[in-house]
Amino acid sequence: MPTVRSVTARAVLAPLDPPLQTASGEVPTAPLVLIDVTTDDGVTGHAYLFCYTPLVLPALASLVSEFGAALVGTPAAPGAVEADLRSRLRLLRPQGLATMAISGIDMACWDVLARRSGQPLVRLLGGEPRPVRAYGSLRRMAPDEVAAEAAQLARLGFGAYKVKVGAAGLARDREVIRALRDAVGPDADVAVDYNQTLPVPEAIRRIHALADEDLLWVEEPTRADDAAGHARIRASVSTPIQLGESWWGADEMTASITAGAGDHAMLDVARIGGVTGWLRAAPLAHAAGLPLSSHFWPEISAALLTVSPGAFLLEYLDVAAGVLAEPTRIVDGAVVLPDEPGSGVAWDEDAVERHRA
Ligand code: SMN
Ligand code: MG
Repeated sequence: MPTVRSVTARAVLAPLDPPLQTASGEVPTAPLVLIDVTTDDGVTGHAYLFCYTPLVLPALASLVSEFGAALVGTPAAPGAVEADLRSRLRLLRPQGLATMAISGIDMACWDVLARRSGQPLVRLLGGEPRPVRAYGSLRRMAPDEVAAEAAQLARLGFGAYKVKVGAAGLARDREVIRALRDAVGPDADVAVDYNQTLPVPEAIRRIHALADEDLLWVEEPTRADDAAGHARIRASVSTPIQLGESWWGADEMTASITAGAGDHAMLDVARIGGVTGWLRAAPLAHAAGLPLSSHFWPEISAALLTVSPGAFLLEYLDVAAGVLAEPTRIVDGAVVLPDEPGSGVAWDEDAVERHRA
């Protein structure tokens, strides 16, 4: 097994066209940490982390650099790397940016393994490359902008879409849903995402009122850390509840499943613990009968959903496209991964330099 020669972290503010909006706030550019892990035999693996706000971008880049320095000379084996870093952080309990940093280094180490083996990540994981069904995840929230963005996404052939709601009252939620449906047609599935903004009684009221919209799911209606609250909502409404992008690892996922908080599960590869963390978490969703979807990271999520039992839908929202050499390719509403060595992550170095934070 090769050893880690270096780990570098570069902070960038990648362009988002259009910028992201959520009921919890606007994201005008994508604050990313670009990670490169190079081994003593000269192979470099790449990964990126999205950290939601530039406020924590320097801190996350610094964490990746510090953790990377601690790994120099040790085996570049993802399992060994994760065990090493988690043991060093045990007293801190690594939820938050520390888990993101571990996840990012893990993703880059899996990219190293795939590149060294001369195969795409999906084959290294034992899968056979196939198109992975995705949904178009809208970035904008105002009805007129939703209509325009959905019309663009509809050209990629998605059978499902998600729009963020909760910016105003129930009437606006319904107006946004109708604008999306008018743009994508009656046959497409539509999901909504409240991004944790509703108190439990208001979530029950709104989701009950929207029952006639036949939504695919309602995502994170209340605070992500309120599993009991989500269970109360779920017990009170007929629309499926989607959770998981906010789980900091399999233990939080298990607590949510045990509480009966959701009908679906979605994993964020940077929060769940990287490729290694996803491989441990995905079977938990399947065992609980929860269809499994992904959050962000379309290239790595496509490989992981291919080898995950109960895989349902990949979220197509490519926040890093502005600095990637090959942004994710969508054909007929599905992600088609390049049959080339690695995870599919590589930089457009000119763009990276233009967008250094
Ligand atoms: C989301 C979260 C953060 C930024 C944009 C969108 C949303 C999703 O929760 O599910 O994509
Ligand atoms: Mg969400």
